[in-house]
Amino acid sequence: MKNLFTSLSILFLSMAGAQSVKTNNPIITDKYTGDPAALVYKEKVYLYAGHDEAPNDFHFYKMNEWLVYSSCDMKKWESHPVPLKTSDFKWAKGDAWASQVIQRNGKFYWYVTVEHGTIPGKSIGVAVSDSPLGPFKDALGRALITNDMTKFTDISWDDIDPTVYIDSDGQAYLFWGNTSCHYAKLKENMTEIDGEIHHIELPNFTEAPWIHKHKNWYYLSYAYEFPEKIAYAMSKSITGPWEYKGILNEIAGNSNTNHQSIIEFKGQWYFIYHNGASKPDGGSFRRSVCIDKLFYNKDGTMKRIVMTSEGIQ
Ligand code: FUB
Repeated sequence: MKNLFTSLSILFLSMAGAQSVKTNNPIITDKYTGDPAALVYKEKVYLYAGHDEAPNDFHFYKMNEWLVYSSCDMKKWESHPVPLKTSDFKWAKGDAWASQVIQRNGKFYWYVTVEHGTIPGKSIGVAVSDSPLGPFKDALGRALITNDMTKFTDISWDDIDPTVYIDSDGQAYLFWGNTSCHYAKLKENMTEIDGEIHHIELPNFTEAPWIHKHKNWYYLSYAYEFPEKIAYAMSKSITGPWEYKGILNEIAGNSNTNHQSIIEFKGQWYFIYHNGASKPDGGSFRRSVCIDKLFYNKDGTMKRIVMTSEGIQ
């Protein structure tokens, strides 16, 4: 009897201990959010995401606006007024799909996926602002990329998921794609393509390319297969050749997409992604942004991400 009492006490104590660990993932809980893209600027992280507005009985994306949150420590996130909507692009007809913001010469450029109003298919637009929090306005009054500009696949949704990287020599590159991964140079003004559009061959490329650099390696991570894992390739040059390195993250709980953003902030690398784990109604079209730490091996390859409920403590 005494032994049973002792075992029960230990069980209760360990349960109490387990409950005291704070669950920081998902980090955004005021709204459903997907397709995170983070920007580090002046000691803060700005997190941009699409607003998943689908009701529980709706089995596709319903997305009309993008959201922005900011943090000084990756743990506490402040929400801000809605900075950009699909209706801000007069030539578009909806679908606030994946996007990324980048800073150049004091201006913030937001590359977004939207459904084009007159050219069939998805397209990429650019909005601009003087502040990372907006307000953002359409920089061009037309799309930067439309479906008829790329011929590597016949599908109408291959021109999605833009990611932009400015190399150390100042040359900016736009990568994007679904099924086929595309890239092109951007002119200094960040609103015009410079030269031809290229295709990159990557194993089981689905979508969501993201470029980052660590030491002297470039990394091209992307959504792999469907339901999506995240895989990556490495190169010594942003224009390739890219060498496939394997899976970085497994399928994210309760979501068929995973969509990563990788940043370094105050000396720590972070893997930002979405899953469908928000209770009670999370799922593939009601996603939530999460963050876990990312680590490198000595040879520059990345260690497999460990997705946690605890997140950043
Ligand atoms: O959010 C809509 C689409 O789902 C994105 O553009 C893809 O990356 C996937 O996450």
